[in-house]
Amino acid sequence: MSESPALSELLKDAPTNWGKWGPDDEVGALNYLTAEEVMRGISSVKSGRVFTLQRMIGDPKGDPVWPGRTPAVRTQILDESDWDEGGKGPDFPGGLHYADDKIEAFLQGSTQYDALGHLWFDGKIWNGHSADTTRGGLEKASIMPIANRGVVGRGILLDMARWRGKDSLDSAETFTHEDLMACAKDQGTEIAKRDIIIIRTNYMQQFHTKGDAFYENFCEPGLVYSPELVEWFQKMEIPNLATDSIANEVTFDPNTGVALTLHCALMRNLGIALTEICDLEELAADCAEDRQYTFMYAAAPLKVSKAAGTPVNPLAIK
Ligand code: UVW
Repeated sequence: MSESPALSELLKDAPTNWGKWGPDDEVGALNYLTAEEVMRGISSVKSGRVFTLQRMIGDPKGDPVWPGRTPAVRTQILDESDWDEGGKGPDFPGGLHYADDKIEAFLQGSTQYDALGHLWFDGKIWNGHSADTTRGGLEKASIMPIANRGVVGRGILLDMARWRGKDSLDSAETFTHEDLMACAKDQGTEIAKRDIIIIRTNYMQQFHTKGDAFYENFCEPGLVYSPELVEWFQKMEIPNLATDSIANEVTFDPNTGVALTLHCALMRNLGIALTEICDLEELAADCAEDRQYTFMYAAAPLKVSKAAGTPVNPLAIK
């Protein structure tokens, strides 16, 4: 493959939503989730069954993370042993004992929301703010405005793995917005304007089966950039894209070699919120059974000052 183009060249004619919601906006396409959209999400609830979409932090089988990050480490600080002879447990009146623990974790090392200022090219983050605003912590477009706002709307599951007749998509396998529409149709539904799109690849199954080899020639499957795909996301006013992969798109674009093009085209440029590393297995099995692929989606990423992203346990309510 010849040398990869710069993102500024590749996306020079790509649409942006910069300025659309004012110069100070920090939540981007989540603005599409008006009260009306919240009600549309609520009206898609049929039985009241709740699915939690977070992967467990500290899974004994391991936590998949973007290369260069490390899984969370949970440390026990206090337990009953601290009240054994010579232990360090505090001596409270009444004899109270308690367990305490802490984690050291990448804020994006599990199911998580990206802040809109999480990544950039050409020295500019979402809404045209200078990348200098990220020094020492995000002054603009951190996770805080998204965490303060919360995310509620109608979600639609697109089970790409089942649609392709596979347990899990393969490394570097791609699909397009046309595939998403075809998958929706075969599931007996249709992607509506302002839907929160949730895509299942079940690629993390390979994290468990391949062991260390999972990170060799790392290239996740996922959506692949094209100008038409970006136009479609823009025209459909998609507020939020969630997947069960680590980075929501094919890692290296097979046509250009560029890494994470859609993070730039969809998140940095259009302000679409990204939710990553979801666990969609129970939800997908249920949807395959009852054929109800739309539901209320609700998520509240953790509030961490200046953070580039934070953990979340999204809910799908059918
Ligand atoms: C990177 O940070 C590079 O990716 P992600 O958005 O998947 O965390």
